[in-house]
Amino acid sequence: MTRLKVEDIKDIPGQLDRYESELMEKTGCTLREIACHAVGIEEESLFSLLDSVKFAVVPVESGQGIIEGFCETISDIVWHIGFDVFVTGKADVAGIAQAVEKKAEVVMMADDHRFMALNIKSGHMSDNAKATGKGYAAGLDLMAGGLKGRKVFITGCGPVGWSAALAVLQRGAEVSVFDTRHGTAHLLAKYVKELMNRTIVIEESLEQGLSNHHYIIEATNAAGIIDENAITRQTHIAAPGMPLGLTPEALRKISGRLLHDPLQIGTAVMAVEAGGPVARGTYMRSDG
Ligand code: 2YH
Repeated sequence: MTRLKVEDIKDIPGQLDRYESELMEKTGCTLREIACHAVGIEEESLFSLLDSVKFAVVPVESGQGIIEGFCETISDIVWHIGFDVFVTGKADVAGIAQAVEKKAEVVMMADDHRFMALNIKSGHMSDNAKATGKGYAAGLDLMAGGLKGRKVFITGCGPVGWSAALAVLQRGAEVSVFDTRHGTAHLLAKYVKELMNRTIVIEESLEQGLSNHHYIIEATNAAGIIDENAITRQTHIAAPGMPLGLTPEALRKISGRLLHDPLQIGTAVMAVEAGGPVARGTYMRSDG
């Protein structure tokens, strides 16, 4: 798993509005709408909660320690979604205590391996890897005008790719995967067969998968594995992987048909999952 670096995130807070405009051009939706689409709720069901659910972001010193600006960036994204949020002055256990004392309902924190949003009233936990997979599947669905019946290729069957695979299957897509760790791809295929009675194709190579698909979710942590030869006018890529898996030439060629960010979509989905009506057990579909 890639540990984020200061350079990865330092520009996010100042550029959230610009990022959102780009998202709207690519998907027709705001960051919050994409997150709601990922979670499967109507945006309206969130409105009454935005004023009442408070989030705390707690710095965590364990492992390689605090990443300068990480908690503040998370806080800015949660604020952008519309929730009340603060970063605790203290780290670790003292920070969690502060979050509780200040009546936060959702506590967000990350170490080197996990990043979670925990609703401490309901016990609902949103995991960043799962949320990111769902978020990018939702983003690709919007870019594609619906994934139902479409063929989607997923590179990387780690926690993000795994979650993305389940999410696109639920959206009615046909899924193919590739992972250099063949065993992981087979485990995912077995899980999907047992859980959903669906079959996913395991591609023999990255190149083969890329050449057979227009819709791709790039969920590895390898840089530059997709070059310009894989990009056609129909290629759409949702790329949660860090660093970006496209070469600079591929990036130029794909132009606006790429979704990629270090934190925004995953964090937005976490906020909507942990602070929204599903975590609170109050979600009612507007269509009855
Ligand atoms: O960057 C990370 C890990 N790769 C987990 C992300 C899950 N996709 N963690 C951030 C560590 C933050 C640090 N402990 C802090 O500043 O609190």
